[in-house]
Amino acid sequence: MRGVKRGYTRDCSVTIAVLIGLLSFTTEPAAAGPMADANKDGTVNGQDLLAWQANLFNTGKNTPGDFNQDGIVNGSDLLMWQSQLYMSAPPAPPQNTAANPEPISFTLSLLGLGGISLAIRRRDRAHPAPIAAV
Ligand SMILES: [Ca+2]
Ligand SMILES: [Ca+2]
Repeated sequence: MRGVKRGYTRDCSVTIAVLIGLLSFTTEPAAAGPMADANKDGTVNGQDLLAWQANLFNTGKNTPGDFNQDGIVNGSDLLMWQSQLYMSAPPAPPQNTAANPEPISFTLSLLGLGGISLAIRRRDRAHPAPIAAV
């Protein structure tokens, strides 16, 4: 009975570690450019200000120049453009997945978990738990 509880706890901890590894493997933050980049060229500059000016006081969803996406192009959008002037989008992640180090580190963490599991199993074989009297 006691050995079953210890094995159950060990299996749960390994499962949790694997789930954490999978979550860290799959939750890459998406690269997003500055919100004031109206023409989506990767940089906030004068061309984005021209988009704001051409659509000033226009309303509607996804109107160019509506940087804060509140449905109207107004002074708040100009302030956002001003605060993000000359900001650039972060570089795109590499398209070649073989050069991406995350899968390798995930595999190494799985190998490490397997090694820990083997070490625990060997320790349990060398020092078995006493059988409790029923
Ligand atoms: Ca731009
Ligand atoms: Ca707006």
